[in-house]
Amino acid sequence: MAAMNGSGVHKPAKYSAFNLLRRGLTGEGWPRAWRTHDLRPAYDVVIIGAGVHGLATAYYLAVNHHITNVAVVDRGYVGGGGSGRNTAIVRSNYLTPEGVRFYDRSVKLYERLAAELNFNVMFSQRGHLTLAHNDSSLRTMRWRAEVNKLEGVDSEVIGPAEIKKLVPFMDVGDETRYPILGALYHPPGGTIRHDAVNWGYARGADSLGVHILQNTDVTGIDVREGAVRGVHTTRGDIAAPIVVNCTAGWASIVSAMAGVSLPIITHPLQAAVTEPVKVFLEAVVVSGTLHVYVSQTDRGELVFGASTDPYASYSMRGSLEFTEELAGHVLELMPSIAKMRVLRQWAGLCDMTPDFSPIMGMTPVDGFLVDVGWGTYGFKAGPVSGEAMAQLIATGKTPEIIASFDLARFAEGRLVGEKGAAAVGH
Ligand code: PYC
Repeated sequence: MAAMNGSGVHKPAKYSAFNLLRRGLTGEGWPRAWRTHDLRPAYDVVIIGAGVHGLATAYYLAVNHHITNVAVVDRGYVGGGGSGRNTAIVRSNYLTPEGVRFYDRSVKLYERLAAELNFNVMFSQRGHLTLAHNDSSLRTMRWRAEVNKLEGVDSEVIGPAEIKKLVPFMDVGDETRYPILGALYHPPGGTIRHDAVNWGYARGADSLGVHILQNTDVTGIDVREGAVRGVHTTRGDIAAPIVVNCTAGWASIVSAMAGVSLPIITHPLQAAVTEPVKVFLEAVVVSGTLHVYVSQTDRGELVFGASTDPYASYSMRGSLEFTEELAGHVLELMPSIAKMRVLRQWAGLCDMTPDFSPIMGMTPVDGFLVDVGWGTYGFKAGPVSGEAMAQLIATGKTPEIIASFDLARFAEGRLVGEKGAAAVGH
């Protein structure tokens, strides 16, 4: 059993080779990674959304600022939204200095996450390649490489011969329909096990006293005299002076409950996975022109994604058009995998902002904060967002690293244009 004290803090079972052996030999089971709780009538902070952003915010509130009277509420289950539906790519090769600094901090936090959370998050920095098939994308790759280098992030433009060495199965010849002119190569980029990140943060936050309230749907946000007072949920009302919207897919709907309007349009994004084959693809490969990205898991499956569906919708159904187009584009790049079979496809919801950067920080409603607008790039930002939102809540001051992502930028014309660094064309 997990040890517990009166403050709600408890010591989770340590995951180690020794404990694995001991429990294997004695037959002793493992305790649940996080507990279930009845709702308290009031919390210091209520976070809506038990994905990586909400859980990381709760974890860093507890670990960095000792604020533990915190509830993370979710209408579904931990990591059941965008945090469990993404293609698990981590990188910091963005276009704007603000974006590069922000995502680089996330990579640094991801690098130490497994040790910090005692949870194997399988972060594999296998290198990330963004292909250029025409002069204008090559120019953008050069631009990104220069900004990255200035910010101390490892990225460079390489030519077809070097690409071939990194990805021997790729057709880099000039006879193809979209010849590859070069690529932005970003060695620290790679993939991570997204479920493990969600579960690790949930376990870490729970062990410090945070309540994770699954199956708890927020039906309204109580705002009086310009300040947030709490939330209404399907399990009862909760009073709280701070409510944080950490949802993805429903960010504008949840914010509207507090009377805050966001410049967000929600689109589905589909992905697919193949049967497993012997590992042959080391790097993550992205082609904006062909609207495709691919990586291979440790188990050998190829994970594919494309651009967002071209219509606004809250549907999470897969479509045949997606699979057909994806297959066509993938085979342009790697004709030799033509016989592989797709096993499964799914979709997540992406809250797209006008400048392809997130919306983070305070809102015109006192105590109502947002960490939203994550488009197709939210998972990789989980740790840095959690760290920065926790700092904002604890100190009341917006940390420099998220200052340019404020909501007011849209009214004041200070956009942070990251479209050129989105994984695929939109
Ligand atoms: O931003 O790297 C990315 C990404 C990959 C898949 C969707 N977005």
